[in-house]
Amino acid sequence: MVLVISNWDTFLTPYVQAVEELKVKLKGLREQYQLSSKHTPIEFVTGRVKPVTSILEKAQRKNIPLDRIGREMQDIAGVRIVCQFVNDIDTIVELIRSRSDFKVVEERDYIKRKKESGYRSYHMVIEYSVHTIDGEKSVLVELQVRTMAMNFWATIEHSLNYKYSGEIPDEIKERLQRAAEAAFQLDEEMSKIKGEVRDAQQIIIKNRENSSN
Ligand code: 0O2
Repeated sequence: MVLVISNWDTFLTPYVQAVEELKVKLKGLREQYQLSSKHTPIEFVTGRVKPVTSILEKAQRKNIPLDRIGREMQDIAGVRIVCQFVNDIDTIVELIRSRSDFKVVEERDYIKRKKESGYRSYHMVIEYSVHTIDGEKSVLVELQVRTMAMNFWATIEHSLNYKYSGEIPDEIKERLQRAAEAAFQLDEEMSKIKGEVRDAQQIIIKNRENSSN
């Protein structure tokens, strides 16, 4: 099968649906945590389907024939779960592993082993089924689980990579390495005072509830 541009919308429809369904499910978890007295391990959830130009660029870079991108390109659909604290990531990873509505097929821990760029995040690739008018269709979705500090760094680095077409000047690369270290330190320090932060959050929630009664 050779995909031509006019087929892209049809090809991508199940990916769009998977991203939308997963966002609803994960936001639902966040709301359940908020209604309970437990700490909410999910700060926010975002999702996107890779633009066609990026799919084509990655397929070329990784030498993936277009008729195999559904099986070999794992991040056509991507959902990002952003947490406050590093150990919230473990909670999310366990939650995802325990679900029966999808199957985890691969995990990549760029937190234990950060990338050379300084990138840290926990990646899980899941196989997710959507119901289409032509029956059930299974697609791969990449879940990226990271803290706000990791997300801040990755967002900035991603924009710079875009600006410099992947050839970031050495001086800026060094600054990014230092920024990655600072983000790591920020996560460490916040983890040490998370009890205090959580107490503060509980007080804010209670005050809000009292003033709305
Ligand atoms: P976008 O805009 O998010 O779609 P590769 O593409 O070769 O780096 P691979 O092996 O297919 O990666 O999968 P991997 O390592 O899980 O990475 C895929 C995605 O993770 C990337 O997608 C980024 O979102 C994120 N990522 C990985 N490495 C880095 C990094 O060094 N810096 C930043 N900022 N993000 C990273 P895309 O397609 O690059 O981008």
